[in-house]
Amino acid sequence: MELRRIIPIMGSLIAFGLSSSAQNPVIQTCFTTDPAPMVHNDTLYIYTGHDEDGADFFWMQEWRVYSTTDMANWTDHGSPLAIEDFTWGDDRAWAPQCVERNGKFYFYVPLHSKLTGGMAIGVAVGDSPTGPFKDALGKPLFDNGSWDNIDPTVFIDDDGQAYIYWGNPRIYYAKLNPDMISIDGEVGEIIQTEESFGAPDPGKRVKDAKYRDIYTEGPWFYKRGGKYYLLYAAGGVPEHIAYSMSDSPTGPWKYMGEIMPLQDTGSFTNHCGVTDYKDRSYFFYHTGKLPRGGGFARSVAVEEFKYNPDGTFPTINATAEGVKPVATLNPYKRVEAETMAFSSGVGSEQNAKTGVYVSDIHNGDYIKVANVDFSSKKPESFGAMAASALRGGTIEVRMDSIDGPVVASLDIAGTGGWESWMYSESPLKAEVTGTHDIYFLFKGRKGPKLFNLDYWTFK
Ligand code: FUB
Repeated sequence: MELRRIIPIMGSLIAFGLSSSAQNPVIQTCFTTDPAPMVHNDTLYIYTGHDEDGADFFWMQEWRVYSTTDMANWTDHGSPLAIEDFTWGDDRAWAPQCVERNGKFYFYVPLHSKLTGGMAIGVAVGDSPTGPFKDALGKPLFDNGSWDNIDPTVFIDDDGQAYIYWGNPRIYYAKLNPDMISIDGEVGEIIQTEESFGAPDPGKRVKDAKYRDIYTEGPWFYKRGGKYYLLYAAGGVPEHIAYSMSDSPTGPWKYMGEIMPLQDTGSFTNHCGVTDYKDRSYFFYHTGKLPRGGGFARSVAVEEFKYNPDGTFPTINATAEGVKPVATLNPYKRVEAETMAFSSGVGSEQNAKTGVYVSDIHNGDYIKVANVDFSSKKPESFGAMAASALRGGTIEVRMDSIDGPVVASLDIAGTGGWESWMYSESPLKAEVTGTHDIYFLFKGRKGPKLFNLDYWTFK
């Protein structure tokens, strides 16, 4: 059985200045990087890289997917694509982007090529935003042996023409054919100038010269209001986020300034993705702000912003608070345990049968689920699907804070295995109506793992 295990990384959150009222970083169960948002059918997905725990370089093995419908609770869809899914790749699962066309989902990634020894661009395809994805070509989409080939970004214009941009420190672009898995014509290079990107082309820069900016990597290409935007990590390292705009998809570009200036993000790289969702605009980026986070242990964060009336960007700063919920969560359906606004201590695992579930639950760990709408119905019971090879433990359901009133206490028994699932239910101790943040506080024997949690519901 396929098993990909994510080691929990949270120690004392408070010691790192994180609290359960903060929304950033948005994922706490593992390190996540290089966010690429995509909206499909009322759901916002983010495609991310994954920094390994304890890494001393970008030794990244897989890409991950998360989704939200309320901007507060994020569902972990695990890793539907990894280096081993590309026979020709062997290292560096770096910054991805997924786009939809005609019901197919095209997942563009950079990775190290065994064929040429450089970085190459690959494309995988799937029938759903969460995969499974398969290498669409069995070979790279673009591979010329250069280390420049990283960070692909793809946009399909109103006339149906798709474009791909990528590159560090040079910017390359090409048209994609309607099949999305082949390049139409030649790959071009954007020759950088001070007017277009803040500095001359890498080969033409004068040592120690002070430029307005320097394109570095991580382009994010899209169109809004008839204008084309190229956002990118800039300034060498440490990186900030800057952007250029154009009236055409292939330039000429005009340097527009910084969006997220250099600041204490705890990470010397930054990498952005932008999308509108439910009539709001969101700027995704990464920081090193989880416990044990840093330059090789990054985490995705998000800020809401409003475009200026002329379509330019305001300055966006990194916050711990993040964004406000834009919808509520229905507790009367099956809610995946890996849907959460915040967690402490827990991790996630996935297998072919159960999908993703919450693991590494120890005494004192907890999960927060935000903006849960109980309406005027008064639920009578709380139930959960759990598995434990040991003696299980207890889920205390608390309202509004980790110290809030306990409205249910569900005992989880030993089930004979970490994937031997059993549903149990417990009556509610108090009347619950209205909208609340709820906390699942896990209790049991100090030391060992208590149980795994697949889903929960109120009835
Ligand atoms: O995550 C690995 C690399 O770091 C990305 O490809 C770059 O954009 C930078 O974020």
